[in-house]
Amino acid sequence: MKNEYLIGVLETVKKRNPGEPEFIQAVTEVLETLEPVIDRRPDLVEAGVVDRLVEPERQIIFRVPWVDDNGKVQVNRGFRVQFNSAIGPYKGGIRLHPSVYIGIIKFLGFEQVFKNSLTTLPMGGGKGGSDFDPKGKSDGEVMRFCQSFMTELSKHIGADCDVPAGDIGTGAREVGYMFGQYKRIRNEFTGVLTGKGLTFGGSLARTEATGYGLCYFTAEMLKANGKSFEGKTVVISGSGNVAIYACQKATAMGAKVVAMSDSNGYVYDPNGIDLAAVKQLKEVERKRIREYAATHPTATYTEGCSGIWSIPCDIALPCATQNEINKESAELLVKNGCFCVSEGANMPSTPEAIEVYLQNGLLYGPAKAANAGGVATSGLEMSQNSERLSWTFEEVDAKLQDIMKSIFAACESAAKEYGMEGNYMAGANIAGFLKVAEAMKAQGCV
Ligand code: NDP
Ligand code: 2IT
Repeated sequence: MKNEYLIGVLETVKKRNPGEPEFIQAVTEVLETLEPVIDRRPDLVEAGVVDRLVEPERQIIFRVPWVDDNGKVQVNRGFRVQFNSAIGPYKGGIRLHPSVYIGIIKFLGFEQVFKNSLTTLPMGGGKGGSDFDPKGKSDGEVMRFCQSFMTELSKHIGADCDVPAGDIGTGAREVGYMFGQYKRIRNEFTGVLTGKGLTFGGSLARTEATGYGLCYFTAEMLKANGKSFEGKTVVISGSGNVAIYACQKATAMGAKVVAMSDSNGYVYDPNGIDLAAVKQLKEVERKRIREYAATHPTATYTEGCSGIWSIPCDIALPCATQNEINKESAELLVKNGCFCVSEGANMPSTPEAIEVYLQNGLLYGPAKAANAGGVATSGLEMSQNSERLSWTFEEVDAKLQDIMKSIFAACESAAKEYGMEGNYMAGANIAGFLKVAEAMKAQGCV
């Protein structure tokens, strides 16, 4: 990076946010790709747009006390980072995972600003979460945690202010408990959360949206390069919400998904993953992926996560967590003939892995663009809540497909315009940035 302004902004970010490597990683990637834009736009420098963009508008950290099944008091830490509201109310998921700390929520919130801008819908960026681990907890414990979490969070959110949703560890069950508590405290039935149950304002196709959207985006990227999912071998990491519906859609588009994983290990089934079995294990029984091998003699289970990238495939869809593909894994993918990596998870590739993709001419679908279908459909849920109507599955799915196509088109044309044709990461960052930057400039120094 040579631009003095951007170098200065990045130095400040590093100084101000010590001990937050994921946040610094996310900011560095974006600033590096914005260089050609900033070189052409002194007006944005003068308006201090990037200095303001890297500092969250508001960060809330709070105590979440709850009582476990043994009557013992437990204390977790809750977070909500309201990153940017230039183009709409703050919008983004809630992550419940023991690894959560402020740096994770900030990196996710920062990414969300650009992603939401790309969706074409009016949504700002935010993210929240807690270091609470829903794994192994009873429904009663999860409910008491969610109620306590929302008791504080309800003071800071609202349908026109900040609209949370799911992320790792937060699915339909958790959103339901949080919605119930918000309604009880505020005495209002509004679309304050998305990903709600279908009986109380949820949108059809929201459950499927991130995984389906990932495949729609990837199919567009493949098509633009004379390729398709048809007959391709696909490896998908994770076996949660995003992974399951990516597997379903990739299979429907003619691919064979041969591997899936969780945080303990991965299953390889050369005959193609039996998705009904995975759904039963993960969505209904909340069990480990290793159980799959017990009932599927053609499948093998291996402990550890990173080994999944040693399985030969044409297309890799990382759908678990950040930094799950490092340089070595990326090199293995390339060596085994993989020609496309498209990201369902947020920031699943390390900067060194991305370097490997770009140097080897892989088709690379960056998370901000490729996984934006989830939040885009959350935006559609907000629209339905506002007009107090529900659209059919087909209507929502058709809108999702259109949105993913326009996101790909935006990435493709921005990359081309700024002299980086085929670099969809640069295209996503630039296209996402420009809309937010114009809005920030127009609204003055706020
Ligand atoms: P889920 O909780 O439904 O599933 C997460 C999956 O990833 C599980 O299989 C989980 O395994 C695995 N996983 C989680 N943490 C780790 C870890 N540290 N190491 C290895 N594996 C891990 O979450 P989602 O499917 O919703 O989210 C997956 C990714 O997609 C996340 O990066 C999320 O931010 C992103 N995303 C989600 C969207 C959504 O709408 N839900 C939208 C856009 C992006 P285990 O069960 O063992 O924990
Ligand atoms: O990372 C993401 O985009 C999400 N977890 C979904 C956020 C949302 O508001 O639907």
